Amino acid sequence: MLTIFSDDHRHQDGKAELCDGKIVPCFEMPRRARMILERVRSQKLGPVEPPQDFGRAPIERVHAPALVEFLATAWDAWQAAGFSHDALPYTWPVRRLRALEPDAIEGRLGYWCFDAATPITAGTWKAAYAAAQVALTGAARLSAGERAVFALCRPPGHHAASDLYGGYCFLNNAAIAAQALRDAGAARVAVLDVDYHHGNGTQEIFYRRADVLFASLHADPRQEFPYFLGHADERGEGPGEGLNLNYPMPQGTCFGKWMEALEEAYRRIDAWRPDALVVSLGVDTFEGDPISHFKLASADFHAYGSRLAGLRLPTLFVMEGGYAVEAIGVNAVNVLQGFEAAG
Ligand code: OKP
Ligand code: ZN
Repeated sequence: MLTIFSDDHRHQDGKAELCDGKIVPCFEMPRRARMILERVRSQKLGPVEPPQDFGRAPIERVHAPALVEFLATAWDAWQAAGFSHDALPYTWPVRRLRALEPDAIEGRLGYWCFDAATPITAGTWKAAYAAAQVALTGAARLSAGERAVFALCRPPGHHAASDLYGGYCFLNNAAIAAQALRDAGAARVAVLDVDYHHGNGTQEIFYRRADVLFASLHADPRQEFPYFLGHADERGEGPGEGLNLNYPMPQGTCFGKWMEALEEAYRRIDAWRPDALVVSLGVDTFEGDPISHFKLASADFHAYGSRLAGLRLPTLFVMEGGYAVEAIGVNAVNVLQGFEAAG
């Protein structure tokens, strides 16, 4: 399998995030991508190629240009305000307040971002932009006839909505890729999100659309981040009604139960007859993940990767979460090798 990778991911190297009331070192770190790349290489998964540059236009097919401009300029505004440490918001326009963008960068952060775990650093824009180009290059190769491609994106993307960032995500790499597949001629694209956390951004972007189906297996938002989206009764709206499929599961879920949900999502995707599949590949469902609470073992990733090949669709794997850094390469590449073993 072809892997697309950009070393520019290293420019997102935040110091700290707010985690359950404590300032802790960022879980989302450059070593994650290095470990995955190392495993891709040591397992000889296939060639590794750099991304092409498709510019901002395909990003703005799913994101508000104002969000993109904010991300591209926030660090400069932060510096101009006299700060040199990472930028995090601390207050938000939640209910009873007014969602008007203020002038001060300290307030603008809360306007555009929904959590306090996603630092903007000097290199955030460079890294996030590169990750989007990695996804776009993967989509282009798929459109050109490749059976499957691995977009080794970092930072991740599935929490980023049309005009909001957060959850370690700035640009929604999987959504940008799904839209690019549509624009290259695929009539129907399915996005399957297997990250431990609900892909709230991807859900929002495609919620009213008839041409993109979104299915997500994740920890119940009653118990887990992002807490405020991802319930089973969110089924899409208008032309998109019935094409948003959420499978929330309790903390402690084992592979057997998880696989039952995957089988259900598989049937729905298969019956919809899409032209292409985008997999938001988070491996934080792993039993050893430091911030997550599902119980998948490393071998389980190989097993479900094999199952995904059964859909017989051109498939783009887009890297999302996974924070057990020592195991992240094995787990991610196991999915890809499982997929390839099943042909
Ligand atoms: C991003 B992705 C844990 C706090 C975690 C944010 C989690 C973002 C996950 N105490 N906060 O979906 O893997
Ligand atoms: Zn996650």
